[in-house]
Amino acid sequence: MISKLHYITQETAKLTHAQAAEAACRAGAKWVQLRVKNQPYEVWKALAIQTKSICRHYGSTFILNDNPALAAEVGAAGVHLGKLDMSPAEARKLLGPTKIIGGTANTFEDIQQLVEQRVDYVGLGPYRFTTTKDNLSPILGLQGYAAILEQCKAAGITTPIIAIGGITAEDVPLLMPTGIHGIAVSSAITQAANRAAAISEIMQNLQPLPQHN
Ligand code: TZP
Ligand code: MG
Repeated sequence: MISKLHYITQETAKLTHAQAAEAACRAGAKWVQLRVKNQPYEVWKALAIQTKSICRHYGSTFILNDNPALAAEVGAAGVHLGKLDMSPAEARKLLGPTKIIGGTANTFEDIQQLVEQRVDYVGLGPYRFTTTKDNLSPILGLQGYAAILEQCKAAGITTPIIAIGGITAEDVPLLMPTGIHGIAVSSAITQAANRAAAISEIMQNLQPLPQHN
């Protein structure tokens, strides 16, 4: 089961990636993607081992960004692959049938390619500008999501689509009706004054509205 809220780690002046993961798990995050960039392999591996143990403690799913071999080595639940990483099909051979494999998409065509390779979920973005990621692809905005999710529906694509990029709790009620499965968030949780309150507001907004007859 793919979570509706993916927490993406970020390093801050006060927190390492692993400490950010800890803080998010303590605040209620049940899915953590360790997103380490530009670090020596040994540092990355050490952070992966720490984050895995934190996630195990809190009963959270631990996903590693970018590196299927390291994901296998540390026993992550899965891997998130960008367009320049190993292909999902190759990663599947390495990781076997039970691990979670997610992939990044910026367009409907990207989604089609990922779905053909049987990813477990797609991260679609960016929703809006964010400083968390360098070399950001063109902003999709609400209209972009609506159009792409409409294409997915017409093509019979049922793979969970996770929106990403500068998303806050207030965006969720607008994004959910486009047909996304959930959202991936870094800053709105890491930098929240009250992370537990931020997560609880997001989670509430992710729930479908009650149906009135
Ligand atoms: N990919 C597209 S936007 C983004 C990634 C990893 C950053 C998400 O972080 P934030 O802080 O929620 O914008
Ligand atoms: Mg990547």
